[in-house]
Amino acid sequence: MTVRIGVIGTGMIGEDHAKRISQTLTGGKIVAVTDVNPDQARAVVDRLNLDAQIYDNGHDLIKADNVDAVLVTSWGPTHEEYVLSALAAGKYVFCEKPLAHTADGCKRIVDAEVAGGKRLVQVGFMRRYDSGYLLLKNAIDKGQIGEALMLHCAHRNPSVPESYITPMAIYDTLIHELDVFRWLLDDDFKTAQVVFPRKSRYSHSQLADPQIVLLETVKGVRIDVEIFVNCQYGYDIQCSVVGEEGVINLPEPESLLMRKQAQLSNAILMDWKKRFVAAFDVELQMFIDGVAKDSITGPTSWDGYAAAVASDVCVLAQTSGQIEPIEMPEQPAFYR
Ligand code: NAI
Ligand code: NAD
Ligand code: ISE
Repeated sequence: MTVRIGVIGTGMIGEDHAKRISQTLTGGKIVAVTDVNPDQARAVVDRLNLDAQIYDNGHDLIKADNVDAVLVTSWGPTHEEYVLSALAAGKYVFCEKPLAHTADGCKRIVDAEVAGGKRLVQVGFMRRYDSGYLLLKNAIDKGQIGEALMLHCAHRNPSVPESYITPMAIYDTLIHELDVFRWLLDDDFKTAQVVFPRKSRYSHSQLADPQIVLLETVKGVRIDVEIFVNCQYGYDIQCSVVGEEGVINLPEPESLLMRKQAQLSNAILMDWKKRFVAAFDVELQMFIDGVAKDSITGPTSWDGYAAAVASDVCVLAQTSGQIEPIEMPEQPAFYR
């Protein structure tokens, strides 16, 4: 069976995902696209040479009879309405992070999915498919460093546009860590605090950059994450897990070690597209295969909700300056 897919939002990642589905992966075909900017949708159809209908809006695309599954890759604040619309139509939906902008929005999605009685949503937390994070998870699960005690992490982007403001460091950027830590440690968060070092001169008036987020989990693991989105030098994701008997680090992306002109060097990647290219491929292939089998796996709406509960508290902690409690409601049996 070929899974017929409609894409809502053909910006940077929407185009990238449409390209991998039509040129790299198997079992899927892009049959419909829409973007709030119709020129953008047309340009992507032309650039990728897609045999796809362009819709005026996401809701009509979702309702189309020839669309089996939907990809929501529009900007964050629009995700909730499209995911709810896909659930109402009984269609599978892959939604880029964040699932919704706030925990309340994610909860409405969780409630609608549970009421429908069938798992239809996969959230784009692609780090769970990254080979480096999988090595960390395997070592932790096997107890190779004893129990995990502390994590030291960094999420660095070379630069962000002026539209990127202080809370986005949490709900747009840290959201990846908020998911991957729960998954790595099989744990939930208990408290959060945000502290601000001296501001970089490459930041702007609406953005405090860098930031340090301090998290505590229910099992007592302490985590520090540096978010630095104008670091200039590269796209750099670091994760070091300190256990009772050893330390494990997220592997660096593969790159040639070069000796030249009195330098010994490795290149550093500059964007998320290349850093996680293999993980994006795997997550979407799993989605397509799941839809074809009528049974999807991968990060759930509950995972999207759990990350958003922590994200809301981190945003609060940015302004309160306090250590804020994170209260996670009990996971419904539907997601276990
Ligand atoms: P973008 O701004 O390049 O693309 C967003 C597109 O959505 C634009 O073309 C815009 O015109 C369109 N759009 C906005 N509102 C719309 C609406 N109501 N209906 C239809 N189209 C609409 O943004 P980008 O970087 O592609 O990000 C999109 C989403 O992907 C975001 O949720 C972002 O968080 C996520 N993302 C995830 C990444 C990951 O590592 N998993 C990496 C980059 C983005
Ligand atoms: P983008 O701005 O390049 O693309 C967003 C697109 O959505 C734009 O083309 C915009 O016109 C369109 N759009 C906005 N509102 C819309 C609407 N209501 N209906 C239809 N289209 C609409 O952004 P992006 O970088 O591609 O990010 C898109 C999403 O992908 C975001 O949720 C972002 O968080 C996520 N993202 C995830 C990763 C990742 O690593 N997983 C990386 C980048 C982006
Ligand atoms: C972007 O939307 C992503 O998801 C990237 O992975 C992240 O590094 C970046 O900070 C976000 O803006």
